[in-house]
Amino acid sequence: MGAHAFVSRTEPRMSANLAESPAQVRIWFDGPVEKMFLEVRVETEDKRRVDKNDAHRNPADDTLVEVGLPRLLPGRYRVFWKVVARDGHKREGSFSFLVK
Ligand SMILES: [Cu+2]
Repeated sequence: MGAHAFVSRTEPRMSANLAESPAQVRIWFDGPVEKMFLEVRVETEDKRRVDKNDAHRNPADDTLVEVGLPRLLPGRYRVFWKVVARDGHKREGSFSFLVK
């Protein structure tokens, strides 16, 4: 356990209703995640990928994973993420948000 990575918060927040398209998705974990092997993808409801395919760990914070977004049209989006924690354990999850 110990170095297991759990999500501590996200931006946008899980299930958020946003008035404007967010510039990026940011996911904070409760511990460091590996720089390699991380994956974040953002999809429309009909499974079209919309993120900039530039997912990376923040250079100044090894618990923060980010991916850029283009300007999103109104709709619901789902974020899928996969990371490897310091102890080698893989974790994955997803959450959605709405752009009004
Ligand atoms: Cu673990």
